[in-house]
Amino acid sequence: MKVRNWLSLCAVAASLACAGNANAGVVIDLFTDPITPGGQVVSDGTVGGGGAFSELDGLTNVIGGSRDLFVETTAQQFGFGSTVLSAGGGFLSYSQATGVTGVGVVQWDGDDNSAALDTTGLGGADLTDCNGTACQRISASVLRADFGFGYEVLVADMDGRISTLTASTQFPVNTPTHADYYFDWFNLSDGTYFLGGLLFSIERTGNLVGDVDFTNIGALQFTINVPFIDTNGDPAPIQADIDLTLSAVTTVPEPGALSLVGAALLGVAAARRRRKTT
Ligand SMILES: [Ca+2]
Ligand SMILES: [Ca+2]
Ligand SMILES: [Ca+2]
Repeated sequence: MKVRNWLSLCAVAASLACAGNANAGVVIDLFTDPITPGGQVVSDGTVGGGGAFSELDGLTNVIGGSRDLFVETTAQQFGFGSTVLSAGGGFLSYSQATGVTGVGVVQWDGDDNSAALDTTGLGGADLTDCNGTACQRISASVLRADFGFGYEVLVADMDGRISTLTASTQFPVNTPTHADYYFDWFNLSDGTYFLGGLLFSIERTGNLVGDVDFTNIGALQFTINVPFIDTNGDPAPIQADIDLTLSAVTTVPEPGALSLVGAALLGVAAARRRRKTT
């Protein structure tokens, strides 16, 4: 209970952090293509036999103009039910039916027409260009998320450097909030960290020499429902019955002064709470 209360404060901090961001950054995906909610959808209702894949090309508010969706159902407690991932109308939605466990993957890797990741498919996108201000993080607008399931954010640059951040939804999100992933985090040594209110781990693969070049990105991938480290530091498996809705993924500059004040105030509140409960 302690941990959950404290993490709900982090959720408030995250939403305040987004309040100061007037500068538009680089659009990764606004999920406004296609116009219809759920206009691009993949669904897998069988365990085994592979998953379901869809790629749409020629999209406007999507980095590289292409979006890949993939889902696979990995277990069904009651012998039926599907894993569904859809995009369109301004939303990305992922859901597993009751008792169903699965995995969902969104790839921004250009027109490769494959569920495999083409790590050079974007051809060198610059994620740092925020109209003259340097963008420093990826920001996802989260409309809704369940407790405790793991996800991965993978970035690959054109020189073969790959970094994967693994985190989990540690609190239910019932009102729109933002999740931020600083570019710097992807260049930390392999390990587990607690920064910016987020518990996450980093794993570097591919070319290990030098930092991931966010001015020269080859592919981005978001994987929903992976094993993760929970708030007690214990390994947790993939989860059943989960739901997630995002409304936009962009890059943004540093938080404004207002949001820093908000974060500092919340830091004090969190410290007070910690003292009270010890
Ligand atoms: Ca299947
Ligand atoms: Ca693709
Ligand atoms: Ca692909």
